[in-house]
Amino acid sequence: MGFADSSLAEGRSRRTAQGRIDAPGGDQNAAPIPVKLVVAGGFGVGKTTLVGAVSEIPPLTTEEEMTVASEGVDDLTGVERKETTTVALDFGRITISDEIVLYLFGAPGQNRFWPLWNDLALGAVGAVVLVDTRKLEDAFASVDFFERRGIPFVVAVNIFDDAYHYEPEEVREALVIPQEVPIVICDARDRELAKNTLITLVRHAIDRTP
Ligand SMILES: Nc1nc2c(ncn2[C@@H]2O[C@H](COP(=O)(O)OP(=O)(O)O)[C@@H](O)[C@H]2O)c(=O)[nH]1
Ligand SMILES: [Mg+2]
Repeated sequence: MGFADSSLAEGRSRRTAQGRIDAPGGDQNAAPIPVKLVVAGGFGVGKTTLVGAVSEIPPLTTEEEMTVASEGVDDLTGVERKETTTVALDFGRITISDEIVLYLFGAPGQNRFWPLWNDLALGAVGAVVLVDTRKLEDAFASVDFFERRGIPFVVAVNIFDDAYHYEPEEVREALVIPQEVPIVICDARDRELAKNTLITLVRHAIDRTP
């Protein structure tokens, strides 16, 4: 896509003009800037699916077959068809322009993995909080986490076939999301929609940079 012409590229030059990022100075050989993003949200919301859909390298994922050991531990309500679970994290990469390459870290959704989140969030430029409208309340912990740390985030409503389709503004109200935080409709299985979600996040993160 013609990302180099987009407002993200403009946003980046704005930052460059202010001297916050080393100017590429038109150097065609300059390495792209690595940008770390976290994909968060509750269990079974589509994090692994999203990272797999957009990654240009085979996503590194640490999915394991769910075993009886997770019975009664992982809440499968609404995701009964889920057969695997992320035991550590998902990792993927996507180049969105000559200048920016995104490194995606999918956080494990289960509460018992919370201690990992602090490490995952280190150095992150922004986060996608994936939301399943059948289990809206699962998003609160992620929203709180990034708000507390001042990490810019966007909320992506992942549409599941049997879920009622809420308008983004209804989701904003239900989750008490500030007006400046973008809310996008996504399908984690769809590469373009997932990619647009990431681009919205990068733009938002640039806008949020003082
Ligand atoms: N209908 C629908 N199913 C999805 C979507 N995203 C993920 N799924 C399915 O939901 C299940 C859980 O997704 P997964 O990516 O493993 O969730 P995670 O726990 O957040 O990593 C899988 O069976 C996916 O195929 C979506 O956008 N729409
Ligand atoms: Mg997963």
